[in-house]
Amino acid sequence: MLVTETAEKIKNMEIRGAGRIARAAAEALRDHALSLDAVSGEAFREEMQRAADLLIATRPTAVSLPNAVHIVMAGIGQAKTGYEARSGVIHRAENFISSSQQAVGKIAEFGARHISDGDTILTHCNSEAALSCIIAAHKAGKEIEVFATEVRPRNQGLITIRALNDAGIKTNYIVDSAVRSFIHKIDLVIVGADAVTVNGAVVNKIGTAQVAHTAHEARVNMLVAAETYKFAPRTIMGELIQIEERAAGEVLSDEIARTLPHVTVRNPAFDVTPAEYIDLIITEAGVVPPQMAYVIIKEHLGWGIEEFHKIFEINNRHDE
Ligand code: RI2
Repeated sequence: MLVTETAEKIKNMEIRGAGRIARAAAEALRDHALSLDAVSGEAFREEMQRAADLLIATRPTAVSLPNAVHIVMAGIGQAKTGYEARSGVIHRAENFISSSQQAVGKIAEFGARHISDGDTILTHCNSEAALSCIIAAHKAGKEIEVFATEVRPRNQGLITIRALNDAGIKTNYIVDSAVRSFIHKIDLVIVGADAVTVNGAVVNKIGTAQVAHTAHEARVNMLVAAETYKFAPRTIMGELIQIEERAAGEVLSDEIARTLPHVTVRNPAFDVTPAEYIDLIITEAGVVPPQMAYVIIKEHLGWGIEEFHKIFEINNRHDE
């Protein structure tokens, strides 16, 4: 797929979910590198950088996107020729895509161990990583039941209930505001993440913080399923995660909005759940408390401070 096409699909959420966005960006960079056949090293670098910037600018919150782009672009590294840089990018993109898929498999395996026979689980939004844990527990023969929220305004809950239904898992579909009414039936909350900050806060679909607060009050464990590339190195440098605010039309039709001149629709797509409301984060590198986010960024992403600087530069370029 062309870079512009992938960028458009990520922007309009035809391709969505932090992991899928990251893989789609890696694929787009790989295909772009393949299409730049006979260019010089410098021209290749410039062309790839333009593509990387375009992809990163599509959605600002999921750090899986700049992280994936950074991992793939590092393939250009010290390459002296266009040919070397091109194979570096292609190799890294292929590697990222397969390791990302393997990571979800590991998370499923680790997460399923935290689900007991007879558990009722609540999930919010549509997370490949969170659903993989639930489906793995079901496949392991555990009798489980799920409550899935609707997820206004984009209704990603529909994708979730379809996946659960297809897996043959007993599922209850509820509106977002019904979480507190059913929390007494829930043994465990599992959600995904778009970003995990150095202080263990989790940025995820709007409403997650309310779910976490409700779970905390009811003493229900809150688990987050997140690949290590969803941890945000730039937060070590004090940068905050930007919360995407999407078009008002997703919440209220233009037709109705026109009749309400004094009303402003606000539509943030994500919110921040503080570390104290999260019990564990399930990563492919192990199940860790949120307080270990720094270790994951430092040791498992394996990036030194120079790398953080490079990422910081890329992100700043896209903010300008
Ligand atoms: P996986 C999604 O964002 C949701 O917030 C979901 O929880 C998160 O990405 C992680 O999803 P959006 O693209 O990577 O729906 O686990 O805005 O699939």
